Amino acid sequence: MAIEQTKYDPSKHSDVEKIKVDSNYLRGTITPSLENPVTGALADDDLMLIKFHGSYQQDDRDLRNERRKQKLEPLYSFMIRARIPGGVASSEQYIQMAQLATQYSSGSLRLTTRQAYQWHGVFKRNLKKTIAGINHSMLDTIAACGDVNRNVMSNPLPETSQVHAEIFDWTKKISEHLLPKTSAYHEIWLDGEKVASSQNEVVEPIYGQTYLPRKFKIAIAVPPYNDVDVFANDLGFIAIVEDEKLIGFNVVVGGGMGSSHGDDTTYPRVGDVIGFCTLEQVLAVSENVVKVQRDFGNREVRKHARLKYTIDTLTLPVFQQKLHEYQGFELAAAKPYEFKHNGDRYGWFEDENGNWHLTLYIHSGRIVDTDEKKLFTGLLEIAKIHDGEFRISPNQNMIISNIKPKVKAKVEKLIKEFDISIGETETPARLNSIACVAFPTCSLAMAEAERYLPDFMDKLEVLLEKYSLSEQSINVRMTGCPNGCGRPFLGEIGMVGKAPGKYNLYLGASHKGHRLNKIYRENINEQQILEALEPLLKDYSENKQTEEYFGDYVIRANHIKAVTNGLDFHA
Ligand code: SRM
Ligand code: SF4
Repeated sequence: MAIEQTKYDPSKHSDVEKIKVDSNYLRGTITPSLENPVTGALADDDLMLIKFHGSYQQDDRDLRNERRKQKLEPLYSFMIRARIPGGVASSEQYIQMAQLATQYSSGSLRLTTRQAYQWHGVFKRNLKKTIAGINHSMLDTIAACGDVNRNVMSNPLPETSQVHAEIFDWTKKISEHLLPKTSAYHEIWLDGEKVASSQNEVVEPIYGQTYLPRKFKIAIAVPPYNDVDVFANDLGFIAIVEDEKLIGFNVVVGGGMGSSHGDDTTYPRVGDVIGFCTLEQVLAVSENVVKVQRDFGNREVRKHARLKYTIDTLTLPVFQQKLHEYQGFELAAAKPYEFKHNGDRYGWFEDENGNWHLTLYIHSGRIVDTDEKKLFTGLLEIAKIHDGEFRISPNQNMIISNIKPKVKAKVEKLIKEFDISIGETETPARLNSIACVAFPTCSLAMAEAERYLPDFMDKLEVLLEKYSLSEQSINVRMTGCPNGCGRPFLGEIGMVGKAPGKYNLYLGASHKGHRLNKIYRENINEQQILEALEPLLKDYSENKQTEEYFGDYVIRANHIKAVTNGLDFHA
């Protein structure tokens, strides 16, 4: 069901819009809020503003009831997210980030589904020190969250350093181009000089005073790999390479995953390919898609404010017309491209320069030491002897990149010593699984994800083995709620939390990331999920065609209808 055309009258703008206007370009009262010793929390309006600076206030949900009983305020702490375009950091930067995790957070680093690092459990008194520490390592947290363009993603491309360098360059350029320009970040976190802006000065030439109606996400994909899930982004670029030269990008608009249970006016949507732009046009296209969204996005109802709804409200042809007007040129016709899959490729790769790249499997992106495995320590030891890079994959894994041949044996030794997975012993289904953070830190979680996925996979693997599917690559994506942080609506098996221990089960997405799945069973527990999957896996094993993926099979066998358009997701 399409949402109705609305006028977005400023007098009807949501409270968040007013907070932005009143914030003096994202300053609000963050500084006095940080200095208030009476509470571990920030003032209400600052909770919204702090997101633009790369942080969320959270509380430990495992302890919430106990603290309530004891009449204590919730155990507030902060999640901090660094903006790392393309997920690339040097070894030195990695070491500094790990040190900050030990010093100020819960001692783990979290690799996100958008190639960023997160620290959880940072107390208010340590927030400024941690953000300043991140800046000290020449990284930052500006616009990692908030109603602006977020971390720009791109393929880590372990086997082709030259193409990676070129794509990475564009990733950084787009990210820089769309950064907020207010000096609030430097003033608040880095004790930068207060800049008095005159009334006529344009502080935010792209965003203006109210920034965007909602978050905005960009990814660059290099076919045949769609590991960035380009169609899940507000704006996507698909690299077009001719005669081994990058000539430009196909432009994709209007992707997104978020939805709310029981509200059919919200839905996930895969982006539409609307044309081709040359390299010279990339920044103009990025800026103007953002500007059209800035001016036409819904500022009254936040749950209808993403670009996907702007496009469905305006209609795609009208959106394209506006984009052409804004940017002053028309896009050329889209060029042919083909994706093979949206997963990661594990293990060792030698690039054209003779350097090595090693993709590790990191369960749900959590880098932590446990009694069984010292992953946090092991990666730190590798960083100490490796002078290349650490690249985060869009599927929450880590790639140790540009390992010099003379260091390779030492890295191999550490990998064995710390029992770090390079994807040799896990099933393809486990290697293609994603879980979002969910409990205990995410305030929106309705069910477990990261902490439950390994148990669920153990049980699913029993079924896969029973039906000789252990070697079959199937994407499994689990999230604690329908916001879709693990891109569950692009999972061949998607599980979306409804209540503790209960999930909606979705089936029928494509293995290449270009088709959404659809609800198959609602609000069911583990046993019911496995019971629902078993006959389908049996059927698949017995009747699948050569190289036919599970997501395609369930559609061909009429177990579920294909969703070709976000508006059909609930139909
Ligand atoms: Fe997300 C909100 C975690 C990727 C859609 N997301 C949140 C918050 C901040 C909860 C909150 O608002 O209080 C979560 C913090 C949990 C925690 O404790 O860390 C959270 N999102 C994450 C991460 C860490 C999940 C992960 O396991 O890696 C990912 C961080 C990415 C990054 O580095 O920027 C993350 N979130 C995504 C993705 C995937 C993507 O972008 O490719 C999506 C779906 C794509 C999309 O945006 O449509 C996603 N997150 C959301 C939404 C729904 C937005 C919507 O349009 O409705 C919310 C809720 C919101 O914004 O109100 C949300
Ligand atoms: Fe939290 Fe929901 Fe995102 Fe999972 S999908 S991290 S539960 S907001």
